[in-house]
Amino acid sequence: MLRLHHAPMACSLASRFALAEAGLAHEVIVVRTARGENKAPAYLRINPRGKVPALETDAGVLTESTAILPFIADLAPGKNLLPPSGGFPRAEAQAWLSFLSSTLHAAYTGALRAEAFEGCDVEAVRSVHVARLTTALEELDAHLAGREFMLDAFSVCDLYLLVFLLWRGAPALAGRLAPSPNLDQFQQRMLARPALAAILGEEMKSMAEA
Ligand SMILES: N[C@@H](CCC(=O)N[C@@H](CS)C(=O)NCC(=O)O)C(=O)O
Repeated sequence: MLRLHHAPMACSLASRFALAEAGLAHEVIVVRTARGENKAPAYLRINPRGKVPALETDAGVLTESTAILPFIADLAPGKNLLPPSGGFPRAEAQAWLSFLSSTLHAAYTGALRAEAFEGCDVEAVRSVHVARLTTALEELDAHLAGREFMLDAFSVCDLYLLVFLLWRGAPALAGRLAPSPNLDQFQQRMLARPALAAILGEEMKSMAEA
C-alpha cells in the first residue's frame, strides 16, 4: 500500500494529484505543518527532514517531489504520465520538474516565508523572491502559449505546475504578480479534470477546518 504524507495545499498536493490520476490505491495521511506535526518525533522517523511529501512504499520511504512524481508515473505505465525512461523526452520532463522545484518552488518559499530567513530584512527578502517568481512565471507563461500541456501530452509536470499556480492566490502576493493569461487558462483546463477538482475541493475544506 502507498501512503502519502501530505499537508493541505502544500507542494505534496502534486503527489496527491498524481496518485489519483495514476489510479493507484493509496492512503493520504494529513500532516498539519501549521501545527508543527512535521517536526514531531513520529513524523521525523518517516522523514528526518520534517518536510512533506513523503511516500511510504513497500520498498521504503521516498521523499522529494522530483523523485516521487516520476516514481508514481512509472507505477502506472498505462496512464502515460511521463515519457518512458531512457530517452530525450523523459530527460526534458525531468528538466521541467527540476526547474519547478529548484527555481519556482524556491522563489515561492522566499516570497511567502520571508520571515524564515533569519537575520535578514523581511521585505527585502520578499522583494527579491517576488522578482524571481515573476521571471519564472513569465517563462512558464511563454512556454504555454499555444500549448495544452507542459510536454506534448498530459503528465505529472502539469500536476506539479498546477500546485504552484494555485499558490499565486496567497494573500502575501496580492497585487504583486504580473498577469499570466496562458497560465490562467492552463489552470482552468487542469481544474476541469474531475479528479483534480474533487481533490482541490477537499483541500479547501481541510484548510477551512485547520
Ligand atoms: N524539495 C522538497 C521540498 C519539500 C518542502 O519544502 N515541503 C514543504 C511544504 S511545500 C514543507 O514540508 N514545509 C514544512 C516546513 O518546512 O516546516 C520537495 O519538493 O519535496
